[in-house]
Amino acid sequence: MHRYALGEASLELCCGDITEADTVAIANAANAMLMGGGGVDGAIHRAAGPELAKALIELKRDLPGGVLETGGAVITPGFLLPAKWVIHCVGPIFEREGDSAAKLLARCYAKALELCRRRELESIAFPSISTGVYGYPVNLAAPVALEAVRRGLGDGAFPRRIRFVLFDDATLEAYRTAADALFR
Ligand code: AR6
Repeated sequence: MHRYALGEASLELCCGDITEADTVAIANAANAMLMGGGGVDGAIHRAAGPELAKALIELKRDLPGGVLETGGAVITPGFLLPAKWVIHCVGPIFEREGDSAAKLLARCYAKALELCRRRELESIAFPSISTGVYGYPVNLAAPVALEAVRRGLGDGAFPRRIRFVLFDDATLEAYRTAADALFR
């Protein structure tokens, strides 16, 4: 586990499976339809159980066209997960968004942190949003994600602990390099 101080909050980087994270909330790298999929989304749905998809179907009724915009985030319970809450974020598809990709990726993290603040959630774990199927190069995504977290924390009391749970060594290394440059 690699730790950095961000004001009063702590940022942790580690390798692992986010479905096992013991944080109060975990973030999901979802898609606009919020219907589950592959990658971390599939793993979260499998671990949370079928109630998660049902909760998302309910929640979609309140979204225009039943679709969550890119850069948006919504919250559901975690059901069978150790985490009490799941914050579903829709990251940008790198090739499609072009110059807007960084802004949209940063917005996912900002929106997720805003939900933590509003609900007074003490801790959240993030995966590396958009760097799998959505094709965002991880060496470009890591500094955007980390800077968005720093900005999104502001000086509020929640969340106090932010963890990135990264699935492989190369992804962890990219986040470590970016965090060392930004926070040390
Ligand atoms: N724990 C932590 N990270 C994981 C896990 C896990 N269990 N499984 C995969 N990763 P991706 P995206 C990593 O493709 O690029 C889905 O089908 C993975 O190695 O899951 O935002 C959705 O439904 C990579 O580093 O998300 C969308 O359609 C990172 O999580 C689409 O994929 C993100 O990879 C979203 O694509």
